[in-house]
Amino acid sequence: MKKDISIIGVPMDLGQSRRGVDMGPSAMRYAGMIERLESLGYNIDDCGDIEIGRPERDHNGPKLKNLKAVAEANEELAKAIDKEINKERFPLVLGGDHSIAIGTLAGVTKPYKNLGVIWYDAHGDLNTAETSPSGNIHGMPLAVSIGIGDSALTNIAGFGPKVKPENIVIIGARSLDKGERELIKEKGIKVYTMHEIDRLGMTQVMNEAIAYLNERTDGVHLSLDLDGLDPTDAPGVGTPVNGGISFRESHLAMEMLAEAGILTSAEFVEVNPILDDKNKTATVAVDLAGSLFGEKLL
Ligand code: NNH
Ligand code: MN
Ligand code: MN
Ligand code: MN
Repeated sequence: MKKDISIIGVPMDLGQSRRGVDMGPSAMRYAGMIERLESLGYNIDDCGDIEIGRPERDHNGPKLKNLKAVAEANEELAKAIDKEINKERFPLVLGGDHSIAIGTLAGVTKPYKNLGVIWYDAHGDLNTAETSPSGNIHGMPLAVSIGIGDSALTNIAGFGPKVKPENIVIIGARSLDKGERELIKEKGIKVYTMHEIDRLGMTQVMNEAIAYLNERTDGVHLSLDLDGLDPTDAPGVGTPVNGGISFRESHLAMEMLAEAGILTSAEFVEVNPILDDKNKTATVAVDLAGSLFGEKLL
């Protein structure tokens, strides 16, 4: 993995309906993200936060809430990522709700034309305005990235689709909407639900996922939604779902990714300090980042 990391905060909460997730970047910085990665020998450049416009009024109705402000922030994020990649630095994005993955992937796929994506999440994030139960854009970024959705989102950075469906691996799914299930089948997206994690164990899941992405992609992005973890380990999220991945399993998954050395970018999203228990979830994110960047006991 590259020795230079650029941290980009995205204090976005407009992609969903529970305020507070905009404080996620501060919470992860406060929990020691930068110091932790520096202690592992990385050169860290904290680029600060992307500016998020407040929606004057949401004219888009209930189907794609705050579309304009979400699209604008993601255009900015894509540019910021592009800039850091051109400096040969590893982009580490701190969210913010998961709608920011739209901008991250737009930035990352400029150089990586065959990018692989690990989507670590309780949810599929494969909704469209038509299939979404909520109208929240944070439930749509993966669909957008394979080119399905409003063109203000699918065409961010001026091109699309960003990612091939067969280059995606979803890990930890346990809450999929009907339209998402249909899209997964139609597009042949690889999914390890909690059932497979229980059955196979995290070791086999990660070995398979890494081998699968290794043979078909030119880089891999980790999009880690903290709600992929069980709410007992990561309570500070807006849409918790019981029966999730444990902290230990997640720690192992990150270590296996570090060993494989396949990652070219990463993001930690959906940390909501207002719903958290003494910054526990942000601290978990920092611990997982430590493992992801190669921390070892001995
Ligand atoms: N699937 C639901 C929706 O689209 C919930 C999405 N919530 C998330 N996704 N946190 O990761 O509204
Ligand atoms: Mn998500
Ligand atoms: Mn989720
Ligand atoms: Mn360990």
